[in-house]
Amino acid sequence: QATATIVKPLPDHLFRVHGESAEMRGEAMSGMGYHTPNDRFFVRNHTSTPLIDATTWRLRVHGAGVRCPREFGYDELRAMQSRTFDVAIECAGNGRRFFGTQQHDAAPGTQWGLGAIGVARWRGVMLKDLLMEVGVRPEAVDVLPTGLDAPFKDYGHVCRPLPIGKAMDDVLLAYEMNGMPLPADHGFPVRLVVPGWVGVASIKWLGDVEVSTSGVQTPWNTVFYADVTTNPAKSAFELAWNARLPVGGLHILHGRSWSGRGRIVRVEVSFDGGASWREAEHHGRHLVSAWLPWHITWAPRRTGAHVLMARATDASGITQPLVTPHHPFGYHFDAVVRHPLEVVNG
Ligand code: MTE
Ligand code: MO
Repeated sequence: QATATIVKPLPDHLFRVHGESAEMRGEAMSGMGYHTPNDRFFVRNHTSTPLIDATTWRLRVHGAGVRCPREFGYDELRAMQSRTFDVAIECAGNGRRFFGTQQHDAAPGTQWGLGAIGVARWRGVMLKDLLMEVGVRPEAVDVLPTGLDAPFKDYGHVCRPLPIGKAMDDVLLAYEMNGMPLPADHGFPVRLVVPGWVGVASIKWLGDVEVSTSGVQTPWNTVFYADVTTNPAKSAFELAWNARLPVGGLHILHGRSWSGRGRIVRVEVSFDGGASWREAEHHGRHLVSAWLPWHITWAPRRTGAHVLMARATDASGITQPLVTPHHPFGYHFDAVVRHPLEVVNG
């Protein structure tokens, strides 16, 4: 089986590369529409992208929690009833860089800015429909999906148990991303899409689904990502880091906010370091498990360095704080990000 670190091109104006992974730049969000195009979507690989032949690929569904274990081929899955959802995938470590650059308590791991998030239109088969096909026993507790990519260090293949309740709820086995077959880097031929949950739950290059009748422990839920399920709220401006804007004019600044805990209900922006906040206007779609695009007008009156701040409140009632409690693995950063900007003479 041939492998490449990441197959798709990673042009410097769209991506910031971090070892085997790559994030979308803030300015790449600008003007892209509601969905993240496949060629801008961030890639998080623990090892590298495997190139899988769909004609010989099989998905094995088995385990003590299943009545009739069996394998499914690619064409069989594509012949089953399909569903389509607009859903975000976000890495649990998105924003990790700001623990160090804003809070002076740097966390180890991929130093993501805010670009380890994307929203796509995913089409595929509901995991619950697949599990109904094989017959789930009432004693089923956990569902363990495993990827076909190379093992990560001594920790084995990437896999992460889902409780049966989530597996039988809104999880999709996706084979299309924005109307195209899944790109190799995003899990061809089939990946999971787990709405609202940390990205690692959305296993790519799915090869095996085991339904167990007792709780499953793997490094992917005990060592890494141990205490994380849903992602908290974040907000980003659709602007380059250190963007330059001319003084004098009236600018319309765009941004997006999102949360794995539910819909965004309010977005506020501060131009004075958090002393005062103005509410941003929402536009476009307003979906749960995706993001909310917004804009606000601003007329900068002086040249020089400025800091933009945006904070969202989600359906849980929680507003993004100014500081995130330190996390040893750098997960769950949700503090307001201080976005530097230079106002210049037009
Ligand atoms: N699935 C497999 N098989 N291998 C991986 O390395 N990375 C996970 C998840 N699924 C991963 C995986 C992590 S940590 C994230 S954040 C998402 O995939 C990223 O999905 P993307 O690369 O399509 O953006
Ligand atoms: Mo991730």
